[in-house]
Amino acid sequence: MAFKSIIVEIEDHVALIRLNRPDAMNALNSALLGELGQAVREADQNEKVRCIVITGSEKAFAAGADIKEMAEKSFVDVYSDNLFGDSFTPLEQCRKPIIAAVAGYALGGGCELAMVCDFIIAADTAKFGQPEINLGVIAGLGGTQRLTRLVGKSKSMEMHLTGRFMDAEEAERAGLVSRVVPAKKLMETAMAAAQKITEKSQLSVVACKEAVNRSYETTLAEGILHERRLFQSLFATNDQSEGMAAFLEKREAQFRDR
Ligand code: CO8
Repeated sequence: MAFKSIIVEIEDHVALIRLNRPDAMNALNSALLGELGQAVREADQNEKVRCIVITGSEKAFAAGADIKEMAEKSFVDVYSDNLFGDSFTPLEQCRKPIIAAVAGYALGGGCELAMVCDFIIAADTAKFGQPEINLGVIAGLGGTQRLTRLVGKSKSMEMHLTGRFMDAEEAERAGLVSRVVPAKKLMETAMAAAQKITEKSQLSVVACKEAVNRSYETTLAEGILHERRLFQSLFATNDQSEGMAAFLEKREAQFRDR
């Protein structure tokens, strides 16, 4: 299907999804979120795709949910229609790694979109914020929960209560982003990280993502047990034999399990 609000390119096992509403700072409206969900589901099901990168423009990753779409809605409207409510489900359920490559504004739903990805690589121009408080509402796509887990209560609370923006350097210091690169190098860096992931054993990649995400959902003891079972189960794969043999033979591993 041809998309209108996003651009999808698949090359070398990486699906690059570019948000494309330049006139609205990539604000997330129902149409864009529907397309994004569909593109992520398709990439997850596509055997050729091993990693997904989501990005925006130089100016804005996404400046939040579309305020024009929300402004006239009543409680009954948003509650009955569950406005934007299930938008991130395809991303939450995606088994393949998703990297957010963020330049410019990542605000409100845009910051929440970056956080629902598996990790964030930021340009030095990136600005993160949860400014919903300025609109008389609060975050609604996971911001109060994910930002708090990522940067701790104090900073998260301050960001949500004041609506102030965090620059890329502060975001890296706070643990919100994995690293910051010059804006010109953003896509090259994100695509190189994605490429690296595509070269690993894909069974290990899925297990690894599952294990790290488990740490958000369970106790330490249960999480460690889950990790150990996944670790042990990977000894049933050809890729484990190949990976360890390749190390001992001082050569590059050729992973072949799907
Ligand atoms: N929605 C709709 N349009 C937007 C948005 C947005 N979030 N952000 C920017 N735009 C539009 C502007 O209206 C403007 O359009 P136009 O030219 O037609 O007036 C265009 O993009 C350019 O924006 P600006 O002229 O404002 O550009 P500036 O460079 O001056 O400022 C900012 C850029 C700082 C990004 C500014 O536009 C801004 O503050 N935007 C709003 C940020 C915001 O408040 N985001 C939070 C939105 S609410 C939200 O995300 C809730 C998510 C949870 C939903 C959950 C449901 C379950």
